[in-house]
Amino acid sequence: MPLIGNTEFFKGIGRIPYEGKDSDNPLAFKFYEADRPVDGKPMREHFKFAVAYWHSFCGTGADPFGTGTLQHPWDAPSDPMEAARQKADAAFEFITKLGFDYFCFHDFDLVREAPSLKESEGRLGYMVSYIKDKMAASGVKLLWGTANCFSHPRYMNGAATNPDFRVLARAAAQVKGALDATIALGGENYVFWGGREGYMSLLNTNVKRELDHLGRFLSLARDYARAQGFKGTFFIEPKPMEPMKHQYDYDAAAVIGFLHQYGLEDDFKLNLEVNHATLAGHSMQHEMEIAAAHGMLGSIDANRGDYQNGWDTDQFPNNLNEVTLMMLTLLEAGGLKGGGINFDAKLRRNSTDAEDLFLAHIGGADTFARALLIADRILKESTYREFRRKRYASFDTGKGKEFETGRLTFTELHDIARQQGSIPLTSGKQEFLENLINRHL
Ligand code: XUL
Ligand code: CO
Repeated sequence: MPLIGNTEFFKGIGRIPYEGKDSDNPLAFKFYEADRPVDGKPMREHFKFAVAYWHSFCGTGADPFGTGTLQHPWDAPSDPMEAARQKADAAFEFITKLGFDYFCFHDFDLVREAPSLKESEGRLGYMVSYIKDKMAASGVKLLWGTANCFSHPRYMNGAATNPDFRVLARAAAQVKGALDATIALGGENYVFWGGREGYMSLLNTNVKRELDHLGRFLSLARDYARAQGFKGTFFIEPKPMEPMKHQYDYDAAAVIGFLHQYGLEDDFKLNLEVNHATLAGHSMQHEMEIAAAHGMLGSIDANRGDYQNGWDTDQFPNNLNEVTLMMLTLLEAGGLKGGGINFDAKLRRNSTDAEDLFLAHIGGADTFARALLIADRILKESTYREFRRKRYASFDTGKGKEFETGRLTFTELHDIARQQGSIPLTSGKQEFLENLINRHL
């Protein structure tokens, strides 16, 4: 008989309570108080915290130098369906105990891929109905689904940008299955991370054709999902490199340009990830500002990189300064458009206790909650907002306003310059603002 839902995987750990900042209990939230209102809505709605199925329940701690250090009991069964059911049981036990409202998955996080497409689709279909029951019983929702079109060797030269049409068609079949699964589970969004959509070498790559193929592929996927009644938002997740030397979805600015080029800007927004931003040589706040400026700040994959090395370490967030700056942008942008905060982060290889997964998520949620409270105070109680507004005051009235609203010609700008005399230097007050942020941390 298969085990259905009657094994407790995280024994000895109950529902994680909020106990406030003076609590010594490591298994309690110190700042994340789900129902506490901040700027007019509860924390849980600001964040829509999600657990990432792949890192939390599929990750084994393996790295290029060694095999896994985490032996998940749910991976033990050799029968793929039994293993998948147990993994789902463990996942929903974990998410429920943590008190998060959402999860995110790739198709073959849910169940091992089968040798044939047909059998893989059958496995996925079964797991979708299994998980649907778990969602109904727990109230946990799906923030987004996606397809893993980068792990299998067939995708070594890309999926939608593969030079071999047969691989592109195979990727389309997989994305169709992941879209069907996302729709069946009431997913609020769907993500495309172009894992290998890029190149290893320009010597063998036709960039123009690959970009055109990607644009068409995404249009077809959108049209299919819309025809199936999907009302949610599609997200592209930028990343500059790794696994490819160069990925087309390099950063927010590159993706926004791409979406406009291929007519996708009305259906797609961005899912920004902290460690991807830093790999691109940006801060996460920069990426969020660029997305927000175009109305495309959709969702966030929360993690952090390491200042001392240059790859995607996917550590859990704990940098209060970094996240506070992110929350300033988030609040000023009026929140995320459809998405939430997905902890796309993994335990360190030597974090091997069952409770470590809880501690990591508690720390991440507390960092965001604390940062949100600080950012809210900065915006409401300090001169930060006013200072930023006043810096542009010369465009609020008179000729500046005429320029902004398109009522001045280039020749008129020349005439104004001739008449206005010398211009006094105006300080940017960067150090003042940095001190202001620090005072509130
Ligand atoms: C990879 C990454 C992915 C995407 C989903 O760096 O972030 O996990 O979030 O495919
Ligand atoms: Co991600």
